[in-house]
Amino acid sequence: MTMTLQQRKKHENFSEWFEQVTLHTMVYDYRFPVKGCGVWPGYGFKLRKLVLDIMRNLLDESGHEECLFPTLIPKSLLEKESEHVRSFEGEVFWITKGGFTELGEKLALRPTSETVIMPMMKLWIKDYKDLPIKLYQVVSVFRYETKATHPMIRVREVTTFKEGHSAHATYEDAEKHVWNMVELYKKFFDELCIPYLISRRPDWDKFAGAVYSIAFDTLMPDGRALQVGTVHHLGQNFSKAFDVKYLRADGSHEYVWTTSYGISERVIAALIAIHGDDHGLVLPPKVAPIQVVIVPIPYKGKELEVYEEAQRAYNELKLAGFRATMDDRRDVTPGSKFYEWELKGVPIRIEVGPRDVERGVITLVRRDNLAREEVPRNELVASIRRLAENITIALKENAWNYMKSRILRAHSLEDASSFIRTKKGIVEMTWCGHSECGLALEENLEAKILGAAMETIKVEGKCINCSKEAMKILRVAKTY
Ligand code: 5CA
Ligand code: ZN
Repeated sequence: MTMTLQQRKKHENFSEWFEQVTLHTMVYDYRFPVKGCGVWPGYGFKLRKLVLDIMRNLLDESGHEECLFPTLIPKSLLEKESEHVRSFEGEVFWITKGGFTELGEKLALRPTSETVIMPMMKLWIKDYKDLPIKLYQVVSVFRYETKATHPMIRVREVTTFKEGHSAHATYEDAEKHVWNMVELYKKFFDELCIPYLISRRPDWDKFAGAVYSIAFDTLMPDGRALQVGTVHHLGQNFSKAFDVKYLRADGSHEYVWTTSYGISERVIAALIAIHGDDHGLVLPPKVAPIQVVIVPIPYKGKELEVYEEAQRAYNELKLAGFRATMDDRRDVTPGSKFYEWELKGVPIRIEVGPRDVERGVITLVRRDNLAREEVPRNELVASIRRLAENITIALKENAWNYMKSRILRAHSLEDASSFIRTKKGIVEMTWCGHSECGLALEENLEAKILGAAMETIKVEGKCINCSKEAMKILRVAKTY
């Protein structure tokens, strides 16, 4: 496939930029003829795997077990929890036939898996010694999304759905777990250098069947907020609906308390959108499928020295555990190679020329700011390690600064309204905490409430809508 990419400016036309860059780098191909279904070609699949590896490590370390549950949900199970089914009803894909046979009971393609996991928990949980249970799976879920679909961001087959589920003996244990998972997600997003806001979703917009929902939102380059993760306290809503009880030490029976928490390929969309630039992808070293590319720059008569030195550098990096690639194609110019690897977001490029070989140095070029530096040849591995660390720090700092620069603390509805209308970003304002005021604000500002800030932010002043004493910092933005 040719790597030519028409110049697309990330900040001028973000959707166009995103589709073009992901397509031309073979990260994601959204041309499959079913709406809301995308393809992960090899390079994208590797990136996706490296991102998921971080998540899997975090979950495994925190006592979770990875599991795999069926995709098909009988209608009767999906309908057991009334709130849940009411909210998902309009988004379910149904299977009504198997071959020529009309099914006795319709089967849903899972839109998420509470109603699949609860019947199994009922079989697995006997007494308090079986608790807590912490498990997760990474699967496809299917949602007949009626809002505008977008590659990776709002798809109908969500292919990278990591859903965690837990069951506990008490409300407090479940709550503690919710906060542990919030902390775990913070670590996950920090590793990806993705900035986030943590908000408690308003009651009218929490996950269907939850007692409350905590959401992670980030800001996309077009000024819209993107929910990249959620953690829900489900109380006993599902355990009562599915009759999942445990025997307590005192001989009495009690329904278990459950939680669930999920992320999807939206995280990868955010990673690409936030760090990328007009030259293409910019990937944090931790998840870059290729961390270092070596480009020999041979001159007539000096070819052998250059290729040999490049090969030695490659071997050293491989031995040190880096994902390195040697680009010694003879029929492609160094300039074209630079362009291609920049597009692909490779964090570090090594150039080896005859003068470098003579002088015992090696040239490093970092992708994030395209700065070059010369390092002593015998300090190659240490230099790459240091540079990778510096790139990570810079990506994280820049991303956080950018997001912060596009959060407005509004003191009047007019300010809030104009900021949102001109797609500048997220507005924070003081709020009394009442639903009526929240709903009025959503309507007034023609935007969505992300929720109340969970970070410790001092609340002072009056509700921006009703002028009563403010209790919370409310966040509002245009969203995906
Ligand atoms: N069962 C719970 C926890 S796993 C659940 O389904 N929560 S959710 O509905 O909030 O989904 C979890 C996350 O998946 C969301 O925060 C969002 O980041 C992502 N997500 C949801 N729908 C889509 C979609 N259509 N396309 C891409 N990502 C999605
Ligand atoms: Zn109010």
